[in-house]
Amino acid sequence: MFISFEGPEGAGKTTLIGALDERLRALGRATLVTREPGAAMGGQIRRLLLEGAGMDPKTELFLFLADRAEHAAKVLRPALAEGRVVLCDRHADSTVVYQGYGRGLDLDQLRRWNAFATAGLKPDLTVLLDLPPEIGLARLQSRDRLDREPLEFHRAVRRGFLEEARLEPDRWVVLDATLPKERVLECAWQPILDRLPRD
Ligand code: Z5A
Repeated sequence: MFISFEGPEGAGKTTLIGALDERLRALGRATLVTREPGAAMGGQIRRLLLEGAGMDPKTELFLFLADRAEHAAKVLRPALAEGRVVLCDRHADSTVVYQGYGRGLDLDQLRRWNAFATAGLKPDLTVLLDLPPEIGLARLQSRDRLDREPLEFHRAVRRGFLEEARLEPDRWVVLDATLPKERVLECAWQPILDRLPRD
């Protein structure tokens, strides 16, 4: 089962994934915790994207897609073939939202590029941690290149995530990420249990 976690920065994805991983392993499930960008190519593409200087939006797009293509082929597909529950911190929806709603690239073209990069792999469930960007950004200890975009960019990102969730309600679960961590965990757990394949 492939579960992706999406949301604005500082939404609590890493925190939630860690807690869900513990619960799943306590049930005896084999898991894989991974993320985009960064789990492929020794993190080199991640460093270019987040620590590098500004770049053309198309350059940024193709770096995210290159990272995803490698991740899908070398990490995600093998883990899913082993029957693992894959918990992935950001995936293709981040491209549609950040490079589309945020940077203004064409949404349908981004969907096609995503399908090409993943060879059609899609999450079974996507958990959106929704919160106002002001709250998420205030939670961060340090800011990378994308975090430093103006607030209007982050507002467009939030609207984009909510719109994508509205378009595909069977795949997305939207949670209020301003709730305390324990409450967010409880809200995420039931939809996962409901979809977990039997052993
Ligand atoms: N990006 C893109 O543009 N296109 C793409 O295709 C992809 C990504 C895949 C990756 O950043 C950047 O790349 C991201 C999107 C873009 N850019 N921006 N801006 P990243 O992977 O380095 O970071 P992130 O994904 O944005 O999130 P994060 O900073 O790692 O935050 P998080 O994982 O969602 O949150 P956290 O680390 O779990 O929690 C942050 C703090 O809040 C921490 O102190 C927690 O203890 C606290 N926290 C967590 N939950 C709560 C609750 N419920 N209440 C209060 N405090 C909480």
